[in-house]
Amino acid sequence: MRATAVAHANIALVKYWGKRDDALLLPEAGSLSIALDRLVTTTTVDLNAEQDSLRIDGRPAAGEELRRARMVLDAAGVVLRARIESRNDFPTAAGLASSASGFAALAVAACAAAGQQRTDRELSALARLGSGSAARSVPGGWAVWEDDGAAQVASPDHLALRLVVALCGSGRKPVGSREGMKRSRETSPYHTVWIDQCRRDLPEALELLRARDLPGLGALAERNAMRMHADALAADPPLLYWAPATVGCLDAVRSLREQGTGAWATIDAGPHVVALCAPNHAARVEAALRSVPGVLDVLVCAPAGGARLLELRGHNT
Ligand code: 2P0
Repeated sequence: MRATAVAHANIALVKYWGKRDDALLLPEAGSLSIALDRLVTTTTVDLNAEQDSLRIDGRPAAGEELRRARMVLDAAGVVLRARIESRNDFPTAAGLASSASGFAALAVAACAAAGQQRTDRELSALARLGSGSAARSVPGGWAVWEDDGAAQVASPDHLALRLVVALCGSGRKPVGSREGMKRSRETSPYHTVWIDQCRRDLPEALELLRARDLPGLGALAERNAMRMHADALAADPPLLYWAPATVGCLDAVRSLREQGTGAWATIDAGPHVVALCAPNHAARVEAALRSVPGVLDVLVCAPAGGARLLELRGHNT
């Protein structure tokens, strides 16, 4: 059987930065994210293959990426060899995180191709084995991940929101998230304080989300991101993910606020800045970020739903 699934990338407002189990990819603290409508991965799994293979955007991927994909298939009990084709439908291919959407789409497509009926929670736990943040892209919307799998805690339309993504660099980051979070946990003197902070931030963020308090939630997300980067900067050797344009965007977001436009910034383990704002402020925030020197492109996203199956068919149908 062959199946195709799609999933959206997500951005965390309370970040996952530290594992309590490196092999099982279990987080030290819970995280909260929202899925992004314009960052989509489409993955086809064909179980009529001689050997496992993986292509991402047409490029053959072996090594680590294929090994992780096989781990997800093995955990799902899919013993047949798989031909996997994955396409990132990102308007610019400038190093936006695709592992979350990629492994979420893979888990959904692989289980469907194998004829399995699984709950979202099970699919989320399977996606997690490829990449921790992928657990949150399976349920989509506002998703919380604390244990094996993530769950949606509010629908995409719960809060009127735009996520303005400023691309502040291209190419692969020098130290990936997996290595970066391990190094932070092992060497940063701030790490336990950071994790304690996340344990306080998550319930507070959920309360602000329930109350649809965008200024409160935005401010919490910005503080949480700064503290994650403080933890990373305090690692040995230090982890500096920012580019000059990253700092420019942080300045631009702050000055928007000073002029009365509600916008708050968050940054993952890379140079890009994601600004949260109300839909009626999105054009203003987009223009401000576009004018920052070094910003390559800006993408305005809305909240999106979870991973879903697009097509399922047998070989002779
Ligand atoms: C997050 N990030 O919560 C955090 C914030 C990056 C910074 O989840 O080792 O690629 O595969 O579980 O999921 C990126 O980490 O790492 C990430 P692994 P993953 O979105």
